[in-house]
Amino acid sequence: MAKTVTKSAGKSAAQVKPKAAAKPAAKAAAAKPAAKKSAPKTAKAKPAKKPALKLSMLKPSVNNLAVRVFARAAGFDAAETDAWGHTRSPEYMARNPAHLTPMIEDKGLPRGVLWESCAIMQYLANKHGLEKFYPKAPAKRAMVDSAMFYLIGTLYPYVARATYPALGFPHYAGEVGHSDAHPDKKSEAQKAAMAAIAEPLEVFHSFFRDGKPFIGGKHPSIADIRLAATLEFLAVIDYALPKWAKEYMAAIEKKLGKAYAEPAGDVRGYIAYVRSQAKASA
Ligand SMILES: N[C@@H](CCC(=O)N[C@@H](CS)C(=O)NCC(=O)O)C(=O)O
Repeated sequence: MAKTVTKSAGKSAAQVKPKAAAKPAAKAAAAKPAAKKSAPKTAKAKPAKKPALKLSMLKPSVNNLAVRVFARAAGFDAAETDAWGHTRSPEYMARNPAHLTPMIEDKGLPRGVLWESCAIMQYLANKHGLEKFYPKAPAKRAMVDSAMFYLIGTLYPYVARATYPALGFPHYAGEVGHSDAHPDKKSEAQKAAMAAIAEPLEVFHSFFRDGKPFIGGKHPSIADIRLAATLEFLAVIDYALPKWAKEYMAAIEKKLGKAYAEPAGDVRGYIAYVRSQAKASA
């Protein structure tokens, strides 16, 4: 798993010392080792340099969790900056007027930064040839893209409406939860969103997985990482996940190991915290 350093919120992402881009670990690992007889006995194999990544993130967020898991699983040398309380600062907004995390900084990008979790994973996989996570063949790639767009456009808004009130996250403007509507109306909207989750969730299972362990086949793709991360939030409302979904999440965690478990611990820790707070005030 890649080494990941998390910097405190005090230091802006712009201040993090950049590291030279290098061959991705995933690619390097796939490279054939030199033939035994041509290698001098004393020569030691040079460890493959991991590609550097500068990531601004928020620990309790599943949008961020997806990129944090991917960065670890794909072997990046990621420098994470905790952007808690900084996303609307003039410095952050000057680079990212959408004030969103996750955000990566990369000199190769026209504006130097990129946000949107799926776009970040697509870009990094493209740039470093990480086909294991994002297949190159157009038809296979289209399925991964379709699953991610479907998640962002359909499933995630329901998950957000259903869980954000319990997570204590601000609601998007225009949502009933953001308005001064009667609490009963807000609760109705939350319940309706919770009920709406089942249908798109089943689509991931029956259509996108289609009998395979993962949307990506035998190995989790970036769409699988995005989906498993999203489902983490449902624990805060005791959502009864179907059996397949529980097994699917466990399989992703098993396959990716610490790369998944370590950043997922931040989201799970936050959920445990808000739940203990809710219990204490009940
Ligand atoms: N669709 C986006 C959502 C990103 C998003 O909503 N980020 C939130 C955290 S979950 C954020 O950074 N909010 C900070 C702010 O708006 O100031 C993605 O997948 O990256």
